[in-house]
This record gives sequence, C-alpha cells and structure tokens, in this order.
Amino acid sequence: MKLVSSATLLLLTGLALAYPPVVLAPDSASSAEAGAVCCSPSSDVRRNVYVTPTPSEEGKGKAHGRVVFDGEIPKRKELSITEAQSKGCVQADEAINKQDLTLLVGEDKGIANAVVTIAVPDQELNVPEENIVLDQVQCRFDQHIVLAPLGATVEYRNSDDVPHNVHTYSLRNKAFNRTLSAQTSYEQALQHAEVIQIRCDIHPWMSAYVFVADSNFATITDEHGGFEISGLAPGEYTAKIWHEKLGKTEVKVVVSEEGESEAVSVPMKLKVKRSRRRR
Ligand SMILES: [Cu+2]
Repeated sequence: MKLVSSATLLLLTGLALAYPPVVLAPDSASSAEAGAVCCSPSSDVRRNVYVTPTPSEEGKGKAHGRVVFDGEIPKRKELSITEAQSKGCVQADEAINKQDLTLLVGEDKGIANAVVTIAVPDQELNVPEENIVLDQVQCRFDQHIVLAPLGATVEYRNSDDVPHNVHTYSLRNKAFNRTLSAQTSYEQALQHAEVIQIRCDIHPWMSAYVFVADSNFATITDEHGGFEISGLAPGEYTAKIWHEKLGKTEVKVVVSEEGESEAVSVPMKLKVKRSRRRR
C-alpha cells in the first residue's frame, strides 16, 4: 500500500547521512522544523548510520518521507529487570535504564528506528576503515540499531565491570555466542547482507540489531519517523523499510530529472496474532 502526501510531511533537510553516525538530540534542527509537540521516545532515539551515499554528478535527488504507525499508539512498557538480574550493572545509588526501545511511536505517530534502504545497481559500497563499535554499558547496548555497510567490521565491546556475552542470531553471517569479560572486545567482519540480532544471554533484556546493508543509500528513521536519502540519480526506486517489530514493507519513490521527489508516507502496523481455534 502506498500513500503519498506532499504537503503535510516533514522537511528533513538537517538529516543528511554522515559518518560518524548521526545522533539526534531532541532539540535538533529537524524537531524544530517539524514544529512537533514533542514525542516521548525522542530522548533515546539515536540514529547510528554508518553508510554514506556515493556522490555523483547526476545524484542530486533525494528520497524522503515518513514511516508512520497505522493504529492506536501502543502504550509503552518498561523492560522487566529485577534487582538480582541487574546486580553490578550500575552503581549502588543509580537506577538501571529500563527504557524499552523495541517500538518507539511518537505522538505524531512517527515510528523511530525503522531502517530504510534503496537498492541502486552498480554502486561501490563505502566501507568505513574504523571499526563500528557496539558497546555494552550499564547492561545495555549503547546503540539499539546499527546500520552498517557490508564489509565493515563491528567491534563488540564490554565497558562494564560485569561479564556479558554476545550472542548473534544470523542466517548468513557466521553466528556465534561468546562471553565478553569486563573491559574486553571481539570483532566480527560483516560478510553478508542481512539483519543480525545481538543478545546477551546473561541479561535477557539486552538486545540490539546490526543491519548489514548492501547499499550506500540507507538510513534510520528519526523520532518523527522521518527519513531522507540523498545522492540519488533521476529514476524510479523501491525503498524497503524494515522494523524489528513491525516487519517489512516497501514504497516506490520517483526522483525527477530536477532531483525532486514527493514525500512518501509509509504506514506500518502490528500484525494481528491469530488465536488458535480450540477443539
Ligand atoms: Cu549482559
């Protein structure tokens, strides 16, 4: 399903892709431009984008729009973490952060932390030379969604004084389950494009994703569900959207000869669980 709206969508000119990652603060330019009444999840939305578009003469177009929640805004719950489970994670006078980042829907229904990718043929991937660090700090992953190009290296780190482990759930890249004692790290070269879930088995609430993209044209939505992908040549593209809880969808984007494109509005909703019929 595709909805196109040209007038009501956000202008996201401040959100160009960049490396090191774009980290959006609640008072960022985009929030001001959007004039939004603020959104509960904004304080913890970081866009960890490690891909950069390939600049080219004809690549002056951009795809932009919003990913929006279709349905009633779901109530947010805290992560379930007991005192015993979080022993040693924080200082005695500190409280552990229980914010659940798995589904962040703002008051404007924008869905944060959705990954948007556009496949462009014959592009050479821009791979950062430095490791992309995914740290474990106070028994949380310091980045919830990491958008990394195929070929990059992720360094899983434990900056805590308690042990963690890194358990990867992947189908194409080699899966592993490795204990990381305090102040140690482990590197993984990303060899296949896919979404890898990262968990710590010691602290069951710890979960993050490494989205391995085989495109330079990709980004993560901000706290208003906004996205912008620049550097596109004129033409028709399919933007694919992935969200950890809402699944996948896609939308067509047309970049004109002048580099213009209409803002797209992409609805996503929770899948209805079918109850089994009782016999
Ligand atoms: Cu852990």
